[in-house]
Parts: sequence; structure tokens; C-alpha cells
Amino acid sequence: MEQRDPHIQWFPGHMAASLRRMEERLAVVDVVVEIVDARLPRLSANPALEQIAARRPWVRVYSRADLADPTITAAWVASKPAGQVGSIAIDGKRQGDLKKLIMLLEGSFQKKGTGRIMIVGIPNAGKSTVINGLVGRNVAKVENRAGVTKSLQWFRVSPRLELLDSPGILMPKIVTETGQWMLALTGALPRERYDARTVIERIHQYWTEHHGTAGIPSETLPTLEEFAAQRGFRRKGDHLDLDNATRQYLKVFNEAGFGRYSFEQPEA
Ligand SMILES: Nc1nc2c(ncn2[C@@H]2O[C@H](COP(=O)(O)OP(=O)(O)OP(=O)(O)O)[C@@H](O)[C@H]2O)c(=O)[nH]1
Ligand SMILES: [Mg+2]
Repeated sequence: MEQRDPHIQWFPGHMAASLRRMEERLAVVDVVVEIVDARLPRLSANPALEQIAARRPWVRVYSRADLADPTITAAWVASKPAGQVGSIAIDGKRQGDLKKLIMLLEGSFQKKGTGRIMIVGIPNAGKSTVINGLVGRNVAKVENRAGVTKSLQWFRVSPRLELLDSPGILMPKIVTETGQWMLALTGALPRERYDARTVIERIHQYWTEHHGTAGIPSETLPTLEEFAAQRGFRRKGDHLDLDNATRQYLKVFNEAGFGRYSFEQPEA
């Protein structure tokens, strides 16, 4: 099996600098919202961000709940760790979910006037999507790749709420190999940092071992070659077009096209 980069990680200098700036801004922040991926809430939580969050009332948002196993997500929301003042699971693109989030945020601080809320999370978690949804317009740049937001920026949602968007911050070291491919697969790492075919081999192997267990659908997952053949990814001479199939495979996976899945469960 090809293993181009067994130590996938991504912690460029701008992340360390952003982390320092976020700490400086805490002085004017009333609440910190940490956005994690509902499919892997433990791996997508950055301890450095949680250290910052813990210095303020702290709300945890499980985003991409539309892709995760609903029962497991509900268990995560119920498992409120010490220090958290609230938690909620959302599809960041659903109006109904965003309304519930506004209510939770408005209730998360005591003072009269405008509450200032800093949104933090790993790259591609859905921070800017939530900001656009709450503001009601596309004010923050959103793209389906890691590392889109580059600076800290305030947005006014209502007389009661102002939100601070922030760049995605990854951990300096992603400790386990499983953690590395899972974070690559779910979109927290830029494409050029990992070998996509290796990541597909890893998820295929994982799924083959775990399908039908908690959080993983009972259907099997196609191999990349099976997927390419089924979907007609071919080049001249009837060769499979694995490059385009690779892109499509990751896309389908991240739209729950193979079913909704949760890689991690809260401790019992
Ligand atoms: N299915 C699904 N997709 C989402 C959800 N929230 C965000 N996305 C998608 O995830 C991608 C990344 O969203 P962004 O809002 O740019 O993420 P970000 O956390 O601001 O990313 P950086 O600025 O790179 O750190 C976009 O393609 C969004 O449409 C969600 O709840 N469900
Ligand atoms: Mg962003």
C-alpha cells in the first residue's frame, strides 16, 4: 500500500499567530463557541482552542449533524463536559437549526446589550457557514476546503449578538494514524497534504471491519476501482479514470452518499 506521508499534519505559522490573536481578543468576548464535526467530535476538537474556550462561558456546536448518526449525535449533545454552558447539533445550512442556535447563544450570556461571541474550530468545521446563516447573508467567505478564513473578523447578527469569525486551527500534531486519515477524509486538511487514494484505502478497510456496528451503516463501501467502474469513470481504451473517481468518492462520502456515519461515541 502506498504511504506517501505517514505523518500527515498541518500547522503553518499563521495558525500559531492566529491562536495568539484569539487569546488577545478574549478580553472583549463574552462567550466562545467551539464548532466540532458531529462525525468525529473528539478528533475534531482542538485542545488548544478548548483551553481558550474554557476561560469563558463555552458552547459546543456539533456541525454536520446531517451527515452523522442521529442517535450518537444526540448522545454527544447530552454528554455536556464541565464548563460548557450549552451544546447543540446542527446542519449549518438549515434555517431551523440556526434559529435554535441563536436562541441558545442569546441565553448564554447575562449582560444587557450586545453579547460578543467568538467562533472557533479546526479548518473547514463550518464556522463561516454558521456566521453567514446567522447574519442571513453571505458575509463570510465559505468554501469546501480547509483554510479559507485567514483573519479575525466581527459580524453583527442582531442588536443582541456580534460574532467573531476566526481561521481554522489544527493541532500541531495529529497523534494517531487513524486520526490523520479521518481528519483528511472529513475535510480538515488541505488536499495537497495527503494522498487521497491512501485515505480511500484506509476508510474502505475501516468500513469493511466496522460496518453494521454503532455509527457505521450496514451496507458495504465500494473500493475505489468498483466505484469508478460503477459510475463510469473511464478514459480512452476503457481504462478506469481513478483521479476523477477519487475526487468524486470523497465528495460522495462527505455528502453521506454512502450513508450517515459517526466514527466516535461519547464515553458511557
Ligand atoms: N453537510 C454539511 N456541510 C456543511 C455544514 N456546515 C458547513 N458545511 C460545508 O463545509 C464547508 C466548509 O465550511 P466553512 O464555513 O467555510 O468552514 P470554516 O470552518 O469557516 O473553514 P475555514 O475558514 O477554512 O477554517 C462548506 O462547503 C460548507 O458548505 C453542515 O452542517 N453540513
Ligand atoms: Mg471560515
